[in-house]
Amino acid sequence: MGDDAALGVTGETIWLDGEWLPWDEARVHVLTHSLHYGLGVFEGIRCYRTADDRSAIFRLPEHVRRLYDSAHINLLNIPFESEVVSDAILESVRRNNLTEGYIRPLVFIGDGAMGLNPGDNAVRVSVIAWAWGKYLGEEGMAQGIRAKVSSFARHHVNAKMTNGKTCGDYVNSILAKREALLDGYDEAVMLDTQGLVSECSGENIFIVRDGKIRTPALGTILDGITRATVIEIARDLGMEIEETGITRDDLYIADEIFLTGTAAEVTPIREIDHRLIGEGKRGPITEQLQSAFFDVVEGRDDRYASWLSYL
Ligand code: PPE
Repeated sequence: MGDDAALGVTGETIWLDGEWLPWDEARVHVLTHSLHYGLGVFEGIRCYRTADDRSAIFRLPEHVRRLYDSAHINLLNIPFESEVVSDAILESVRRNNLTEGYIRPLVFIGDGAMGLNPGDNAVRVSVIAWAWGKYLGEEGMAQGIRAKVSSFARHHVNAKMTNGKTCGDYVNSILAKREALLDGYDEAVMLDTQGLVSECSGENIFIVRDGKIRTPALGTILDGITRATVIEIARDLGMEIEETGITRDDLYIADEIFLTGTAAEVTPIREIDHRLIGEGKRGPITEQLQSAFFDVVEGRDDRYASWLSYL
């Protein structure tokens, strides 16, 4: 399976603390507090080339809001107004000559004091943009990927502040993702500490059975912006969709399963733990939602025009 996401990224310029620096000069000191202890927050945003040959950022205000929420949850005070960060996000696409791509705002604690109390160390902000293809491969988008239920549990809700997209929390995701890859799968499905299905290493999960769609309720999962998008699109298409508890064997007997995320977009799962899901290929509801999703992000569906911020 192609892992386009694993390719190195490069570009022209990076926004760091209010300045545009040449790509290779956006460096930090090894005493950077976040590097040692993982307290930082980030976003993942996509910009799409639209059908009319312009470029639009998908759900920019929602991503910026979540960045500030993540910072607030973690007692990080972002030293810029949100409009400044929004402008830097739009500008990062232009300045790197991208028509579409992935944008990574990152808030982290700079160098100075060591020890768990970051003291007066500066809160630093960066915005990085690069071209990123299909997160789980082109083939995965069409045929579906293979996943395993991870041996690693998703954090308890009072360990991981699930509404925040916090850097250090991703160690848990990386453990699960690497285990899955080493075991020959493409992705990991994580159970919560109760044993219910939570989410994947960097995606939310949906199952379909008898035409009804189900997805884990908010709680142990990230409140995904793609998840919310797909729920709204599905309801507008007249589909039945429920946010509820899902067990491991609900996965095995599903007719279809798909993942959602900014990076992963809408990716089908064709097999979990050696059980074929449905017919072992992308199912019809997944295909319909995938295609509706791309119509929305690429500006072909006027009903959702307010979700696009054109460059
Ligand atoms: N759960 C997790 C744990 C997660 O990291 C993401 C996004 C989602 C759900 C989906 O959220 P949303 O993007 O708002 O629909 N994961 C980001 C990081 C991917 C990476 O490898 O880096 C992303 O998709 O941008």
